[in-house]
Amino acid sequence: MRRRFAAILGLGILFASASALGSPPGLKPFERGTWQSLLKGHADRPTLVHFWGVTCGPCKVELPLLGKFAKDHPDIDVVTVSADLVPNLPAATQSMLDKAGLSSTENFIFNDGFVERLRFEIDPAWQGDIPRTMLISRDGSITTIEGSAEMSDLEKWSAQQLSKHCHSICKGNTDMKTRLKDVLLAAFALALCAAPAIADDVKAGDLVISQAWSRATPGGAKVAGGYLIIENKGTAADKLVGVSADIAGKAEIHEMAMDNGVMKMRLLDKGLAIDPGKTVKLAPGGYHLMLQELKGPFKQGDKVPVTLQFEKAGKVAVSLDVQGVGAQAPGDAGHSGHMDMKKMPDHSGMKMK
Ligand SMILES: [Cu+2]
Repeated sequence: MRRRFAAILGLGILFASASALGSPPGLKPFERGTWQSLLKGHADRPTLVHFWGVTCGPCKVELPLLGKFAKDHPDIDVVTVSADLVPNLPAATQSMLDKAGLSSTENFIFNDGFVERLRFEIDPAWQGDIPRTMLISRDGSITTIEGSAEMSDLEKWSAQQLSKHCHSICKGNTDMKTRLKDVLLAAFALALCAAPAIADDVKAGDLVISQAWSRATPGGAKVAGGYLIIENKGTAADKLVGVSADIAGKAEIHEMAMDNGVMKMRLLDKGLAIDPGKTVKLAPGGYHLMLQELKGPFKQGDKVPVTLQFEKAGKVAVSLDVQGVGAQAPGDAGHSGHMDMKKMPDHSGMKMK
């Protein structure tokens, strides 16, 4: 607590002296908790957060364009985060920011021995690819752009932010605005608190499959994870060897695991063993079904039929109960944090490396 206070005080002094001297605030360390304070610090302001790194080729091209965008759009808060996975290089980072005309924006650099932790705080589905741009609207909704952003898309988004702002502010009807916000929040909370459906157990031979679920796919995402629990009540081993779904052009069994200090996703091409007497859980951050080339969006409350293929138990039909975008578990409607749920990033970044 004292450390945080000192940090805030330090930042305050830094800002005060920076604005007094007209010099850039410099690179700030992006640490555990920074993401939440960043969201709070920019609440009610349209904010563009750009993740990049000095070792990333496309970033070199994009950074100066972003510098121009920041200059042209004083109404948008532009924040950069140097997010290289290898040890970050402050001097090189600052020099590139300066050259790109981004000296005076709010600039961070990853500062944690375990950068995955930082990534996970920002978006559990982010594999660490840069560049990555997150557009945060006034209402806290986030649009994620994987890879280099098209400047025309940024312009479009920024124009939307302005017109929305004008719609509620220019009429001078702030009461109405507040009331509407309350109504929307209440509706949102209600939607979250509605008892979420949990899939019935499915029995196939010695296997019991339960709690099959997925997440709503935001913003035209073409991939979704599938999660479930498989219990082997028998005395012989079985193996999950395949998965298919009408809604997905392609479906695979994946594993997320640490590899040399980096969280990676890999295809389990030999299948996933379900040993006798054991329970295997497919859950975010570990084993999962990967549904790709989706033909339509997953909406909260949907039931998505998928077919599991086991070596011994054969084909087993289950349906994934679609939870909210930010759910971490089936029935996890985010009761602990309605506001946070709104700010959960989308998962369009879920893709195979
Ligand atoms: Cu995957």
